Amino acid sequence: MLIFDTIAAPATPSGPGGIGILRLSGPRAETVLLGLFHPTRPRKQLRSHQLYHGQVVDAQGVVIDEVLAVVMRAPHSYTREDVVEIHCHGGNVILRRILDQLLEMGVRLANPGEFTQRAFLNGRLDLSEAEAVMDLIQSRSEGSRRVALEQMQGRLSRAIHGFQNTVADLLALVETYVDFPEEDIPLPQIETLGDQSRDVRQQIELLLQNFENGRILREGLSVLILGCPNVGKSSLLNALLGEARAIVNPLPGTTRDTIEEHLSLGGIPLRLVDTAGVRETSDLIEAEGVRRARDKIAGADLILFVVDGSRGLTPDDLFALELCSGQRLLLIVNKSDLGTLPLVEELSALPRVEISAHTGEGLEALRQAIIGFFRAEDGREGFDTPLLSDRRHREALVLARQALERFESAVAQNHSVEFLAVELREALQALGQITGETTADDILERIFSRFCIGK
Ligand SMILES: Nc1nc2c(ncn2[C@@H]2O[C@H](COP(=O)(O)OP(=O)(O)OP(=O)(O)O)[C@@H](O)[C@H]2O)c(=O)[nH]1
Ligand SMILES: [Mg+2]
Repeated sequence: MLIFDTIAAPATPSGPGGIGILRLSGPRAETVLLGLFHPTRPRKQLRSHQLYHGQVVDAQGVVIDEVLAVVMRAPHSYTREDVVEIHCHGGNVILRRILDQLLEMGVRLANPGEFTQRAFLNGRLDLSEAEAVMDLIQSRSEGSRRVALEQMQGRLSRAIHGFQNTVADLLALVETYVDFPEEDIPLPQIETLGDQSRDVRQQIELLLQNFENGRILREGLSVLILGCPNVGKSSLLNALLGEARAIVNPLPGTTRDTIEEHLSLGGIPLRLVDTAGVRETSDLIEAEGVRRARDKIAGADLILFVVDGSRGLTPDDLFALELCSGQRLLLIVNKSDLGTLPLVEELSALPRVEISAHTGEGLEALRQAIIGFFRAEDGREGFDTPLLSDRRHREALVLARQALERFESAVAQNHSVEFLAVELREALQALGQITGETTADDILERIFSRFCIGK
């Protein structure tokens, strides 16, 4: 086990609350606790994993707060080091005072994610599991919570470890022949090498196929509300959110900037973006809004293309539609309460929902259509594969797949065993980036710095 210094940080958010928790980890954690914590019933030793009532006092012995404290001795703790938690009252001043006291006793303030980083370095979590901790904390919907929890509990890691084991076995076999070049690999065995690699590669393929859904659950489905001015885009945003978030006005050109809000639909996280109505304009601010709207088009998973059904199509609508070519569109025919004119041919091929942002008519059908859009891609039901959700993991798997492909064709072409070994090592290197064995230090730094303090 690695030896570190002792760190401390608040584990609860700042601001008033029922309880505030300070957490310590490291070899001096317990000694430091005993230096400022006076249990209500004095005792020589604290038992591990037991909560004790008492008082925290400052250097002069003056009571700072009444608290509960617990020691979790290594290795049965989050970091696998000695961990201490002090549960005080959740006020900023109290937490600050106790933390200052800890720092005075030679404890260092933890960096963001440092507790989890230690759990990783001490082998309690692998990298993908550690990353999932933060995803879990940040999850905004039932779906993202589920994916993060699965990953934190090692579902993805187990799959990757399985791949690593097979590839490592292949490599060991191939290396035998690198070491003893006079022995040719018997032909049947060569063929099974390729088969085993193909088997792993197909499982990797399955993971990659499900990436889009995993990504959407993790990052949210990016839904852009687009159309020309005054068709009711902001009204639609407000109706979906159930609150008057964006300004709605009969004057065209009301929305100037993009407005982004989060929403959970049937467990699927949505990033909903209202935009300025797209049209040619001489107003500089409005033109900037239009530019921002257009910039968002390429990155959207789904565009809700809004038209005013009561007015019929205008050249402006068609101009806006043109900008969305190649994107996934759902046509929203709004203002159904005012009646709907028949639509022109250009639009008849698009999936469509008629709504009234005013009366709420059709909104439920719209919600279902958005959920359906996600589900249509969700081929996961009945699959045993874990869900891949992180771009970094996907990149690593793509590299592993490519290396295995090269390995298989090298096997087929009877390349030298040295050559085969190189490809297998590359595959292992790529897989190890997911679990953290081969991840570069700067990437590790970056991953943990995204964490919050105290986790
Ligand atoms: N009758 C009726 N009026 C609507 C409906 N939806 C929006 N409106 C009206 O249409 C006008 C424009 O609505 P907004 O939501 O501001 O339209 P927008 O597309 O965001 O407009 P810009 O921001 O200017 O591009 C307002 O007067 C709304 O009250 C609807 O379903 N029915
Ligand atoms: Mg608007």
